[in-house]
Amino acid sequence: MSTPTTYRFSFGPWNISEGGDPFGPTVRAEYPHEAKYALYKPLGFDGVQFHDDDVVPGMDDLTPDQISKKATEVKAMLGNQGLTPEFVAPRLWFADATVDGGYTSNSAADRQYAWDRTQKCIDIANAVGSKAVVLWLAREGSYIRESKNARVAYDRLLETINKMLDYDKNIEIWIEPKPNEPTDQAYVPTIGHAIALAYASKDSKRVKGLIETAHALLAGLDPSDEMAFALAHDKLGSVHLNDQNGLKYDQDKNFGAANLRAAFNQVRVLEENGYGSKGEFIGLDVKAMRTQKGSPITAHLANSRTIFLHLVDKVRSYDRKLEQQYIEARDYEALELFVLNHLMGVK
Ligand code: XUL
Ligand code: MN
Repeated sequence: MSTPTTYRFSFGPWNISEGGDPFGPTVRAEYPHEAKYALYKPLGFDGVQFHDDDVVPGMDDLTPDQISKKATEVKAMLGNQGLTPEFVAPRLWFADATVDGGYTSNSAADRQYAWDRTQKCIDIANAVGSKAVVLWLAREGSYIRESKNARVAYDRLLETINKMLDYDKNIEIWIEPKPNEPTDQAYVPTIGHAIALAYASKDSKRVKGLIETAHALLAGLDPSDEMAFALAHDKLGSVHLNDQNGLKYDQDKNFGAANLRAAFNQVRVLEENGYGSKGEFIGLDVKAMRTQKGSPITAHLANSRTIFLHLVDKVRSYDRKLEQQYIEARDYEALELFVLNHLMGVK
């Protein structure tokens, strides 16, 4: 038997938030962004996920030299804490220039902004020591179907990916699919779309996916099957484990909080395929409840990590022989009861 994987965990500084939502203001004191790095190791996390302006705040108004200086400072801060920058993602949904999307905007000037920002993001990834850039294609999509030509949009996305691969010969691109929110219909809604773009690109080995549990559920899909598809193509760059209570807004609940069995199956597919053995992180993208008091709030991160580790135990102690017997007998009723009993600790 091969040695079981020892998992490394990551989260992004945005996961320690002040609790503001579209219906109400912040409810917790702001915790200084850079003080967050000291929280990682004690919580059992080794990796930091970044947006480009998490590394370099206000980057749109800075010169290339200023950007590089700031990113180098952050690299040193991470080094001091023994942390790895997992990825950097261009935040292409905040600026005035991205109201209609970035790479697929109907405005040529806005598309140019998106490309300039993407180059800066890759520069920041290099300066901070990250090997990957994540594309969550937030506003690439439409609010009304007739406002954009989807065929042209997909051409523009592929063109951008190819330009990124040319701009940097080493960086990996991990596409994080999501079917909606903030747009009504997003382009690249599933991992299948992301992987098709990867294969169509000029260096398909460097284009992969990042699967978020909640995003797969919002697309009406089983997250563990989405992960299996990416793993079968050796294209699971990372994961954003969390949970989602049905087809609602993107909830980013704690891992396993809405559907423990689905969480078990995600851990199972990762374990069975040796995910993590090449240094891949167990990334979390979880939001603290707005009712939670204090600053900084970290229980949601610690709890999601603990649930993941308990589920690793559940996967490792799952009786595969018995499972096989039920499969061979095609007694799926017995198999289901066996799985549920195993999760509930019923002997
Ligand atoms: C949005 C989302 C993002 C990405 C990174 O739903 O998940 O936080 O993970 O840009
Ligand atoms: Mn995410």
